[in-house]
Amino acid sequence: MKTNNKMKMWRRMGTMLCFVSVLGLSACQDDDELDEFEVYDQERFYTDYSATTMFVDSDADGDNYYNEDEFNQNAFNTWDTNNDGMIDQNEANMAGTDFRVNASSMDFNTLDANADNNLDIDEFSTGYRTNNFYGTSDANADMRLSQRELSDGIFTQLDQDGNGTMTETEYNTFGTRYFGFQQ
Ligand SMILES: [Ca+2]
Ligand SMILES: [Ca+2]
Ligand SMILES: [Ca+2]
Ligand SMILES: [Ca+2]
Repeated sequence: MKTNNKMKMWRRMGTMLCFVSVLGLSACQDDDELDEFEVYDQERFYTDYSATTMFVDSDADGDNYYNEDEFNQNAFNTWDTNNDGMIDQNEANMAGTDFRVNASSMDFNTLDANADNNLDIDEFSTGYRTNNFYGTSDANADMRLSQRELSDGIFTQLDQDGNGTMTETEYNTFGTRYFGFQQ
């Protein structure tokens, strides 16, 4: 009788432990999935970036790759955060810092050839191309950029400390400011 009760008790405890561990396990799995998704790395950036139309928008010849002119147009559109078709000094200062552009290459007054206090695509490209982001983004060196190469290149520019990830704050700030990512 006593033994029987003990066995029942142990069995019940075993069931409880199992239940707890199942809960614990499922909670752990959820956490893992959550953590994985909340790593703000270039994989995540590519997922979010390729969900926008930004690549297609500047692919003027529709061949699914960027030549350097299309690349510069894409950067221009990205920097033009108020979408008025020009880059003003505030936009240039902010994006120049965020995208870690060589400051001397983007000296606003030097680039603003017609002195209208805005950079058009030609004025912008003159400075921007000297940073050779096009060349450094072309990972397979075939002289054209796929959307993946572009996305990885942009991420590398924005990754301020170069450790391969952004903080959540950085990611959300840049995502909202330049790419219209939904939070
Ligand atoms: Ca193209
Ligand atoms: Ca603008
Ligand atoms: Ca100008
Ligand atoms: Ca390439």
